[in-house]
Amino acid sequence: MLANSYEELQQSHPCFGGYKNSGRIHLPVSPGCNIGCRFCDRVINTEEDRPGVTSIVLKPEETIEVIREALELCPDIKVAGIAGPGDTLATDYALETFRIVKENYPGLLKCMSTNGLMLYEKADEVIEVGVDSLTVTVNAVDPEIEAKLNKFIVYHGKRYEGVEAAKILIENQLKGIRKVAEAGITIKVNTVLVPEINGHHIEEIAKTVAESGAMIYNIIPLIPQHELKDYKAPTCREIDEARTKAGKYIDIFRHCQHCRADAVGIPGKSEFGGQIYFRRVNIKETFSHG
Ligand code: CLF
Ligand code: SF4
Repeated sequence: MLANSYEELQQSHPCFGGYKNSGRIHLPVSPGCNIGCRFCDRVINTEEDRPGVTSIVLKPEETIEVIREALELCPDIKVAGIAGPGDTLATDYALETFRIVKENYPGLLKCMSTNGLMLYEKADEVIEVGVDSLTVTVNAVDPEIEAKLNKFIVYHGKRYEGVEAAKILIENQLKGIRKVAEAGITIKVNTVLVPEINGHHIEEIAKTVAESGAMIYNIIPLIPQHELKDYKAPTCREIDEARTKAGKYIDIFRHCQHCRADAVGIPGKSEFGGQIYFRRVNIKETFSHG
């Protein structure tokens, strides 16, 4: 079955233009990550509202029941998304979960978010499982800049650092975007805006990812934490300027809610994550980071 087109997603997907009345459920099945973003602070809690945070990590087969409950509470859910809390292609849990979603809830759109390190190599599986919308986080297309945002990658069992790591990451992201876009899957690119590091580079990123086949672009303001805790978050004006520059090359998504990895509902309007996930926390205390 062909993936939904960008035009279709603009009506039905909350992060591709259909944000007025469509909901999504995030399935937090991907705990592990294969790169080291300098701003990333992945935690398990029920308090913070931001990416990388989840109350729980689910096993793929547990998502069947979770989705059933979520659809009862919020029939507006149109999208089953996997956005962490780690990377969706660092382990096989996300692809396994999408296979389960496809079989049990064929009407839901399947949305995947990745750092792109393994995208090129896993592209055939991503296409085969029927992912409808893919988000790739590309924070720079210049390895010198990327190295300031990312400390390391672990690639085929080997750790690479700095510019060497950045080169591999960027190359795989762009090759992966091209391959998946050619198969007809709609791609959004997210960029974490750190004005002091990639503020002057946004135009270049937008132009490059658009040429590679991405359709829509989302600028996520830095939350100063971890190694970048002393860097400034962008002001509204800086975000606006970055959007204007990027908008010369690609559609801009302006309604991002910086969701938790276990968010449920219509972004910015309703939130059922507490009812769906938090009550499970006390029952399932074990978290295995891998
Ligand atoms: Fe989730 Fe992301 Fe899919 Fe949306 S969120 S995996 S594309 S279904 Fe959306 Fe939330 Fe912003 Fe993400 S508002 S953080 S862009
Ligand atoms: Fe954190 Fe995501 Fe970066 Fe992995 S890819 S280090 S989970 S922000």
